[in-house]
Amino acid sequence: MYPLGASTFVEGVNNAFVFILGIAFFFLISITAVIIYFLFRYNKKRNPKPTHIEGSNWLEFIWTAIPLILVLGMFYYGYVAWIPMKRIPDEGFHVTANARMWSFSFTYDNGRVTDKLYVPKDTAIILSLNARDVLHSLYIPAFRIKEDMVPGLTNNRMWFQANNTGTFTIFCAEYCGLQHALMYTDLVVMEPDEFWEWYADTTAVAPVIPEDANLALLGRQVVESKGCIACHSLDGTVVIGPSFLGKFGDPVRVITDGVEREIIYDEEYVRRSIYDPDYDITVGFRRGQMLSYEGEVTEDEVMLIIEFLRSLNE
Ligand code: HEC
Ligand SMILES: [Cu+2]
Repeated sequence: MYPLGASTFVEGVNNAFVFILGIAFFFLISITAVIIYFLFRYNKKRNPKPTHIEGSNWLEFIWTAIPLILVLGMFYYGYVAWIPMKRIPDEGFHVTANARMWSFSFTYDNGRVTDKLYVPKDTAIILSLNARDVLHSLYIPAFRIKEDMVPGLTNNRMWFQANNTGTFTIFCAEYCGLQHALMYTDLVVMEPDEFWEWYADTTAVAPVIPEDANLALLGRQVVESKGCIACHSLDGTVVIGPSFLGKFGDPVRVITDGVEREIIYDEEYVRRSIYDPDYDITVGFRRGQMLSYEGEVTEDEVMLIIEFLRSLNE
């Protein structure tokens, strides 16, 4: 599909892969052939008295030297493909990639935050990797790159350059708990002009909500894009946290400061649950599973989420 590969790293990794695969196939086929030949040549009928074979220094030398050369070849192809990944250029377009259980988000230097990674083509993209809770790993198979995201590790970076526009999948490649399999998103590579236009669109940083907008629908999009539904179902089933279905406006039993009490599942409760989830712990659930969304979910978005939760009751 892409003659050059989706990123500048593809060629090097493919070369190493094809080289190793070629050697593996060569030996698979030739060893199998020799086994079959020996089976006939040295069977009991043709060779009634077992042949005694003495050692040979010459052969010993050959089967040490050839594998050594092959292994050094594998090292060479692997090394030349790996070095450019580790040489992060001084200049490039910078984005911070954030991972939490179980979603990615991307923060741009102009303040924009997205759930998909948008980048321009033919530009060095430098990602700072930041994990909120546990080990994650950012993996873009089409680009042949993967880097662990380690909580507390500062200045953990990776880079790439896209050769083509298109949409590619980003996976979390480090098992990070129950809903790990749902932790994936898209990488969208755009033409530079198109990208810079998108980037400069500051209305997207603080979206203006039109008066006739369907607030509940917008709220649903927030809940989906922020990854809340990895833990909160919309159909009543309990995943990691309580379901969102049919709760709004009803009483809910929570533990606050170790004391169980009953409060109303209202706007204030939802807002506090998002910004300070450990303040009230819903009875039957564990504390510390949900991390605060302070700085990640705006007040406007909280308002939309509330409208969405309210609409689930109708
Ligand atoms: C990693 C899993 C996880 C994610 C992601 C998550 N939550 Fe939670 N949430 C929980 C758990 C567990 C509880 C119950 C324990 C507690 O109250 O902290 C909870 C409690 C809540 C409650 C109180 C619900 C009730 O029935 O009492 C609300 C409201 C809530 N979360 C909203 C959200 C929103 C909105 C998001 C996304 C912005 C979100 N959560 C993301 C795990 C998660
Ligand atoms: Cu993960």
